[in-house]
Amino acid sequence: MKRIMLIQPPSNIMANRMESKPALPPYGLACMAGLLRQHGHEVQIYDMLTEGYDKEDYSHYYGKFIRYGDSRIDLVRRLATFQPDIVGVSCMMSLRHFEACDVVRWVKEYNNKIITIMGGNHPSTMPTMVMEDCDRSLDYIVSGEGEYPMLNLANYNTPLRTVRTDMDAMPMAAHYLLPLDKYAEIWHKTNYHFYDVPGRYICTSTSRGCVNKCHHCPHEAVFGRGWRPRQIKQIEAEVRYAVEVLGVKEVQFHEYNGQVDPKFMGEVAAMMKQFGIRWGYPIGVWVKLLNKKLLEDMYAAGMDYINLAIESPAKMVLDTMPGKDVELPYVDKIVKMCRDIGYYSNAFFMLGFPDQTLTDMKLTIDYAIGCDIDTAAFFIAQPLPGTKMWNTVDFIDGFHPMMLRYGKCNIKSKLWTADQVEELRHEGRKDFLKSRNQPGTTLRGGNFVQMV
Ligand code: B12
Ligand code: SF4
Repeated sequence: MKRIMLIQPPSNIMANRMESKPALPPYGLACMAGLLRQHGHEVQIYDMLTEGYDKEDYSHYYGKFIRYGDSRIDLVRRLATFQPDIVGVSCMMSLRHFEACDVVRWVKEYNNKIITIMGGNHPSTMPTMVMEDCDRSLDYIVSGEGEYPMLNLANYNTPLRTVRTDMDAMPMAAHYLLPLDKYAEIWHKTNYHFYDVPGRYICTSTSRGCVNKCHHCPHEAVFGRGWRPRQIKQIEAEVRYAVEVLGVKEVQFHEYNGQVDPKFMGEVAAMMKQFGIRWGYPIGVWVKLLNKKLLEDMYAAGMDYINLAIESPAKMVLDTMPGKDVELPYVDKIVKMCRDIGYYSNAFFMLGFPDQTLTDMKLTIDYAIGCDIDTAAFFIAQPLPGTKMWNTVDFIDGFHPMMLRYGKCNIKSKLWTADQVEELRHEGRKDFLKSRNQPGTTLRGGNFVQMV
């Protein structure tokens, strides 16, 4: 039996606070914890980001970011109490690069006998940079899904990658190891998305992977090729436990695409209905898979908000997302259906592709304003490691992967400067809000355009 501490490191936001400051449950760590505990290991999840949410200091990297989360002293206290044999650090996003590397170094400085291992989207796509910045404190990087490598490390002292995670064989994610009240409290305090949560919530997924190959998306680096749905009865058991034992009032399915198959989405809705709680897909659904019956069924089952991945009215942008097949006349129909059924509707749009003109980006904002949606989120396209985009763009001077966030432009173009794109997005968000905040109108979700 090994003692294993799994850590979500602190995070950071832009010092101008032009992005949200999220603290969400680290679902990937809960999945690994579930399997490790099933095999008899003692596991603790330490969410440094959430537990130290109110502790802020200026990140010394580039002087433009604020770090938030527990400190080195807090970590050392935890290590001293738990005395782990293995510490696994998650780095889901490149923006947490320095925080994740710091944690690894702090662990080894505390006790160099502790085995350190890191996984997540960022180390999966930038292993060399991560290894270098951990300064010999990191023993292993896992590129891809972490369940079996972690289990192998715990059982056989080697994380040798075996197979992709067998979704059918996976035990329930260990949500019970997470500070669930704290996530709900922070969400409530920050109005993180465009609605409040009704109480404790969990993040889970109905599937892994995706069948598309959007030029900006790194999903294959972690989940490999193809889409793997879970069995409905397993999702049901997990939700039942969450509702009946943990007192959860909302379930969020945080996958790339639970909606690769509308039939499967319908089955999820039918299963969720029995619980009488709110649930949904905060990450966005493909419009082309929606239809009236599915929308009605999901709504009747407790999904009262929808995030539509409309992305852009511009063909040159949509051409970089083969398979999503966004067609504007169909978007209009779906938007109207959502309105008629009663959904709170939010839509995602992307701006700032290197060959896109500023006029074209402005048209995207105008399109969003003209759409009958409640809120909109405008993302600046990011060249994420492990994507086609990463390999083809020119980066701004002084670029570092920790700058990868949707409020920042990190690309050079002959058509505009990064500042112009950021300004256009900023003004676009204000214009969108103004368009919704007319005299006599009560904004659903409050006076708030979703911050991302
Ligand atoms: C939920 C989510 C969020 C949540 C936060 C979740 C959290 N706990 O903090 C929210 C909505 C707040 C969010 C925000 C952002 N996100 Co996000 N998010 C996701 C999403 C959709 C799901 C994560 C998840 O639960 N996955 C399912 C679990 C099972 O997978 P996993 O976490 O990757 O874990 C597995 C493996 O990676 C590995 N693993 C993970 N950790 C470890 C640790 C060890 C030790 C080992 C061995 C293995 C291991 O094993 C796990 C199990 O198999 C992913 C996409 C995705 N599907 O993964 C994007 C994703 C991680 N996000 C991304 C981005 C860019 C962002 C933002 C920067 C966007 C923005 N708004 O600017 C912000 C950052 C905000 C901030 N300041 O922190 C990118 C990251 C790419 C990159 N290189 O940076 C992703 C990959 C999406 C994408 N296609 O681009 N996000
Ligand atoms: S559809 Fe979504 S998950 Fe699939 S490749 Fe495109 S962005 Fe990634």
